Amino acid sequence: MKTALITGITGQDGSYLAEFLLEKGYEVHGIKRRASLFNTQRVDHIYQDPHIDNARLKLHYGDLTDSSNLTRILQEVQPDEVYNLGAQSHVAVSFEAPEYTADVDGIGTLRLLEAIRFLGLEQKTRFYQASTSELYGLVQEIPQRETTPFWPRSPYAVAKLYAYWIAVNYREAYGIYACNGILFNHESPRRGETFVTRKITRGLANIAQGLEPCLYMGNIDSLRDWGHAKDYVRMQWMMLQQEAPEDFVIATGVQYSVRQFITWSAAELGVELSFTGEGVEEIATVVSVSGDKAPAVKPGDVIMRIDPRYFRPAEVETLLGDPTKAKEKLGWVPEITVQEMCKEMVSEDLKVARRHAFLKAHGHDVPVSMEG
Ligand code: NDP
Ligand code: GDR
Repeated sequence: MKTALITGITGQDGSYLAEFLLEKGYEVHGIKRRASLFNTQRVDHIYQDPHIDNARLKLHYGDLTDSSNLTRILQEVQPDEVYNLGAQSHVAVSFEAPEYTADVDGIGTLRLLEAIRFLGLEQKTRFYQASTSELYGLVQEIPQRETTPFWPRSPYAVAKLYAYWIAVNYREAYGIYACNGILFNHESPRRGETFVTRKITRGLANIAQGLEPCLYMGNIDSLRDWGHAKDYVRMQWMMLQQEAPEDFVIATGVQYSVRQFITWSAAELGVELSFTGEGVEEIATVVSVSGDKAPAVKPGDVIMRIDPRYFRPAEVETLLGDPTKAKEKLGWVPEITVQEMCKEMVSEDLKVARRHAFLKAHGHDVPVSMEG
């Protein structure tokens, strides 16, 4: 039985990857952070009671800022594969907390690689680094591929640039099997609520059910190449099964605007929108409503406005990946389209919004927040 260690197991990708590896028969270890509230919601459904024999999912307290903790966990687990998915992963937040982001996302990667070396696991342990399309930032070539020069545009991307190169360096210097997956945006119903797709699907579902009046957005002209997290974690595993370590771009090869994603999400709720005005004055007004998913919305309602608070000090305006290498070398093709993903996300968020609307109608408080 192979053993894997996942940092960031409580996040979107970590949860899908853990499911995937358990299905493949792995023993899966994950690092979770100590928090004052439970933070394992995304993996609770695969939780296995550690008191039973042969439990194959084990969680360890830890943090990417703590070398001794990482070294101890690696020594205990002796993993065949390490997936470094843990990160302060929000680009806008990285402008607010640049030093912490550098520590976790950049130096955290070094800490793990050094622990592998310190423990003499160079020949045993394969290492996956969660690199990102944000490395391309101010894009130098369209579409972006493995050879496209990087130009990071945020403290997050700069930290990830360090992580990318330190993984390459430890591969070259010490022969560690280390791979960078340069993943373009990928989403799912488990996406954090403050990333743009989830903010939209959750926000519009809440508006449809009368829980919130309006969605406040940043730069809706931004173009992204969105895929589904389930497709992307499969590829993370595939990368570590090759004979020799290599870096791969993982993307769909198609891009859409944030505005388009809003339009699709509204349409899933039976709401047709019209966008008028320019820049910070742009609004989305309801043109028509059909079906029973949006009882709280009527034609003429303004349900999206721009709030400059969500603009970033430096923006990545456009990202479009070229996944040819992954297709040709690994036979990977994404199976879920962005439209199918949007439908799934709206459907899941609508279930929650309906439950909350029911509770509210019966006098209970419900948590709604669209910050992001
Ligand atoms: P999430 O934000 O959903 O998950 C991040 C995970 O990292 C969470 O488990 C979080 O723990 C954990 N974490 C945060 N800080 C620390 C820390 N100091 N020490 C240990 N763990 C920590 O991200 P995703 O699942 O979406 O992304 C996974 C990885 O892939 C990240 O590295 C991200 O930067 C990268 N990436 C993501 C892309 C995407 O589109 N999703 C695209 C390209 C790269 P907690 O739950 O406690 O907050
Ligand atoms: P991104 O994802 O920055 O690409 O990083 P995010 O969903 O946050 O933003 C995508 C684009 O949408 C624009 N935008 C808004 N974004 C947010 N969060 N909230 C808003 O209200 C809003 N309005 C417009 C953004 O400006 C941006 O252009 C994600 C993360 O998962 C990273 O960890 C990962 O590395 C990259 O994807 C690839």
